[in-house]
Amino acid sequence: MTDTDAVTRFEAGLADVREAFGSAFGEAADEQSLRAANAKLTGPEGTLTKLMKLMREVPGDRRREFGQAANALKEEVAAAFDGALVALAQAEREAELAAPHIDVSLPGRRPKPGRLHPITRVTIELVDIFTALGFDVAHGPEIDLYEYNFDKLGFPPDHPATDMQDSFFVKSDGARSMLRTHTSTIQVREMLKRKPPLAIVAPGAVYRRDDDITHSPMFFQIEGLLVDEKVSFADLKGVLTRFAQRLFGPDVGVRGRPSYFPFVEPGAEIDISCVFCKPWEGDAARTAACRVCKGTGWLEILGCGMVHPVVFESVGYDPEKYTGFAFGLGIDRIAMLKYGISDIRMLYENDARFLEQIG
Ligand code: FA5
Repeated sequence: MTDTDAVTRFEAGLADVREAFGSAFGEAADEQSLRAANAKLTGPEGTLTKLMKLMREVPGDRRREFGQAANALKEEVAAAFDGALVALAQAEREAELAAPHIDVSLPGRRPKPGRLHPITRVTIELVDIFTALGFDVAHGPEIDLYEYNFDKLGFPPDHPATDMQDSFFVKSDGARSMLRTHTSTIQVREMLKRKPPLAIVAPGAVYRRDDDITHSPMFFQIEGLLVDEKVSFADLKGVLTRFAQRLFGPDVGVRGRPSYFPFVEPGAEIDISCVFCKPWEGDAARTAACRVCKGTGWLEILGCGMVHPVVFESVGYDPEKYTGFAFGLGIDRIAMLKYGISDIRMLYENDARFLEQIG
């Protein structure tokens, strides 16, 4: 091959590339074909690469001129390729934005069926047990009078006993109002409304200035009240034993310990046998190691007692004629025992991962 041939071929080659690259890049419909078009020019077997190799055959005095022309064209091609890449990406994004906003290739999201919160479920179960025993269901307001929360239940005015239930007060013009600290307000309201005999259970939210792993500032209680002639402590124990065994099973034992609440006399706290280490199965070592009952075999679940004559007087019942019992238990605590929950706050965090694990 002569030097003149090389010059002619070089010039023709440059002209071809110069003419072709713009439309080759412009016609590429996607990144893959754009890269293929670029490879035809600048790849190891590309036209431009071959031209560079041809440089060796170009006469010495023309090499510099041709070299500069070829390099300039190479830069032009590279810039055009980068520009085409950007334009393609932009067009793709614009098409995406203009397209309907549904990607049928994504896996579907199954709607999760809702279910009742553990506290609601336990409340329903408790109410069912007591209504089966003949109790009516009563409700009362969560903001109530100080008088119903404390005075009418025999708490002396501003007596230190009210400290047992550290309270939230509500600004009001006349009578002192507060967020009820227990459901015992509902006993007062029902007795003011109705004459004996009566048997009610009253579930609902209550509020105290408490906050730790077993105490929440808002929690749930269920109150029980039965008033008639000749009601005795034995009736109270009978009802609570039946209740505990329906809730936790027939083997569960019940015991009372003397305790003080201003509105009952005598008053007691009721314990049930620990439903975690099950002492009735006779494994003393398991009970000794039980962290829930701390080795005692018993769990405290509620406060109760015989209604104090002072309470009957405050609602206009004749304490000579009527006797009655009352009890109040924490629904959250029952839910924690039933489902093995160690931190009460988990009940209020609305974390679906936790709630899904229950039942
Ligand atoms: C009372 O509230 C009495 N009204 C119960 C009562 C009714 C006694 C009728 C006698 C006759 P006490 O303050 O102990 O009692 O609360 C009752 C239950 O509520 C406790 O056993 C506990 O289970 C639950 N409880 C109390 N404070 C909290 C709290 N901050 N968070 C969750 N549960 C609580």
